[in-house]
Order: sequence, then C-alpha cells, then structure tokens
Amino acid sequence: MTICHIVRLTPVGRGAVSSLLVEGCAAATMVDRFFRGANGRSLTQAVFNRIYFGHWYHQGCQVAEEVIVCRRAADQIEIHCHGGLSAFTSIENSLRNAGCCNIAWPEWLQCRTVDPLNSAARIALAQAKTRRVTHILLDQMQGAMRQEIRALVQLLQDQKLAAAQERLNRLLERARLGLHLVDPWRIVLAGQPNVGKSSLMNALLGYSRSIVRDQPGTTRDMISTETAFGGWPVELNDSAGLGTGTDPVEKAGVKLAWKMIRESDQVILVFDATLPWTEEQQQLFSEIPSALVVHNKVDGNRLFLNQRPEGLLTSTVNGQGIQELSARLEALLVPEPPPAGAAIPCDLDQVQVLREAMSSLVLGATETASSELRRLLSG
Ligand SMILES: Nc1nc2c(ncn2[C@@H]2O[C@H](COP(=O)(O)OP(=O)(O)OP(=O)(O)O)[C@@H](O)[C@H]2O)c(=O)[nH]1
Ligand SMILES: [Mg+2]
Repeated sequence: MTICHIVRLTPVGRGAVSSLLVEGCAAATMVDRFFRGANGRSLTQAVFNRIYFGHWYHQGCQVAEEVIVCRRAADQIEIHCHGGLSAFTSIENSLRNAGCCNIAWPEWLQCRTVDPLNSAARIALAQAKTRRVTHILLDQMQGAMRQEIRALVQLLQDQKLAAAQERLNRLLERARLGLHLVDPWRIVLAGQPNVGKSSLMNALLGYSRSIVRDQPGTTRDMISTETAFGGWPVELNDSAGLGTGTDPVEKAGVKLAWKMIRESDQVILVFDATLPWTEEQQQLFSEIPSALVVHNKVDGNRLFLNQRPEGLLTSTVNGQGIQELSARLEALLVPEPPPAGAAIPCDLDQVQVLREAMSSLVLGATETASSELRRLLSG
C-alpha cells in the first residue's frame, strides 16, 4: 500500500470538534480498516463530499470513537472526531501504526497549492492576532499580491520600466510592515532607574504587568508582553534601568537592556521630568538618536522642563500623554498605513524575490526581473 499522509486540520487544543485529513491513493482503504459506517458500506463506495457517521475501532480495542467522515476527493478522507486531544491522538496513532505519516498543514498546503501567494497568506492568517492584520492577510489571500505581481510582469513586458520600478519600490516599502504582520514589532522601554518605565508599561497595557516600586533597580530582567498599537502587533519590553551600579545582577540586567535596545524596532527613552537635566541624561539621549523621548512624572510639583530635548510629556498618575504615546507608537511603526486591498508581501521568501527582481531591474535585466516575479505566481 502506498504511503498515506495525515494532516491535522484543526489546531491542537480545546475545541468542539477536531479534524484531520488522510491523503493518498489508498486513503479510503486505509480508513476502512478502522471505520465502521452506520450504513455498513465501505468508504471506497462513498459519494464525494457527503458526510457519513460511524465508529472508529482502534486495533485490539473494544471501545469505539464516534466520528464523522467525508470523502473529499478520490485520495482524501476527512475525519471529524470529538474535540480535544484524546480522540484525535488515538485516531492519529491508529493510522500511524498502520503506516501513515504526519505532514504539517503548512507544508501540505504549500505542496498542493498552485498559488504560492495564496498559501503564504493562509499560513500567515492562521497566526494573525489582530483584526487589522487579518484584513490585510485576507486581501492577500483573495489575490491583492497576485494582481500586483501580474501587473508588474505586464509592465515589464510592455517595456514600461520606470512605472514597473516605481510599483516594485512601493511593494518593497511595504515589506517591513508585511514581515511584522505575524512577527510582532519589538518595542523597548529604556531609561535610567526609577524614571517610571514599568509604570509606563502598565499604563500602555492597561493592566499591571511589571512591578513598580519607589526604589531604583526594581526591574532587573526583561519583562515582555504581547499587545497591539492601532492593530499592529507589538512585543512590549520593560527593561532594567540603565544605571551604573556594580551589583552583578544589576549589571547583567543593564547588559540585557542594551542588547534589547540594539535589537528592537523602536525604543521609548524615558526621563524623569522632576529631576534636573544632567550630562548623564544628555549622554544617554545622544546614544539612542532614533528613540521616542518621553519625559515622565509631569504631574510632579516641581518640574525641570527647560534645556531638555523635545519629548512627549506623560504622567502615569493622571494619565496625561499616555494615549498620545500609544498613537505616536502606532504612527512610528507604520507611518503610511496601506489602503484597503493593497498588495503587501507577507513573508521573507516573497520579499527576497522582490529584492532580487528590483536588483535585476536596476541593472537593466528586464527578462530576469520578469522571470523572478513570475516565480511568485507559480512557485
Ligand atoms: N509622580 C509620579 N510618579 C511616578 C510616575 N510614574 C512612575 N512613578 C513612580 O516612580 C517610581 C518608580 O516607578 P517604576 O515604574 O518602578 O520605575 P522604573 O523606571 O521601572 O524603575 P526601575 O525598574 O527601578 O528601573 C514609583 O514609585 C512610581 O509610582 C508618574 O508619572 N508620576
Ligand atoms: Mg522597572
């Protein structure tokens, strides 16, 4: 018997129903070894896309599992069982013991699809965490990228090279966003000890995630949480205060904070507005020029707002500037949100192909650019 593949169609975890697919020329015969339909007939006789109720008998076991099966194609049988892991795993085990092999659904999708852009969007869609991201990925699934690539290929064919380059450039400008639809943007709150980084983290999140204390050195490790600003997925990180203490744990925390600052997409650099501006603060400010500067504690009785760089004024006590901070972050991450239906490359392979096509185009290799782009349409 040729090998049949098992594909998990529903995520592992709680659910009312779990579904898996058995695929291969011998799928019906394979499932027939365990399935007893209420109508007593073999699945090889089953009408396509009709559902059949029956029981799954594990080898050597008298207890049967209630299942519904559906022959989706000559080589495909879908099995729907009770949700959760138990029924699902035991059915999978029966099939594996009979010689079937598991294949992960993204791999299965990529192998059998004729539209790689569609399958990439579907794979990303399964990981979408916000409505905004879901809309963008649905647009790609419904052909936004495909149409754009086709239009580009047509422009190249018509020798409209300047127009092609402009459109390709726009796609590449959106690549940064596309790559952060699933993989969240990394934002880090940094600054000297006790300036209110953890308080700001909690204020931005709307709940207490980080410990806040009136003493420097409270946060020592990195505290990470997933959230979203304006629908853009974000990993928000609270870091240890960038102090000069000699305590080994504190020093390790500072080292980790700098590492995160270097690796992040955006730094929020927090200063305490109730303290005079010092050389040390100026030094920190110049070390992270791309940071979004925040002067916190502006509810204080005595403020030192002169001679410091421009920045957002916030208070975690009365909420001043917190909404503005969140809006500024949204705008910094995606300065020009794409219009509905816009084409956006959503994985690294696509971005890589677009970059290669752009290089070819710049070198005047139109034919190469065109064939590179066509690769996106057919894999
Ligand atoms: N008045 C006032 N106090 C604040 C504000 N934000 C934070 N604080 C206080 O400042 C102190 C330090 O706050 P944290 O949020 O722990 O400061 P941090 O920067 O995370 O400190 P480390 O983790 O030690 O580096 C706490 O007593 C907070 O209540 C604010 O906006 N106004
Ligand atoms: Mg802290």
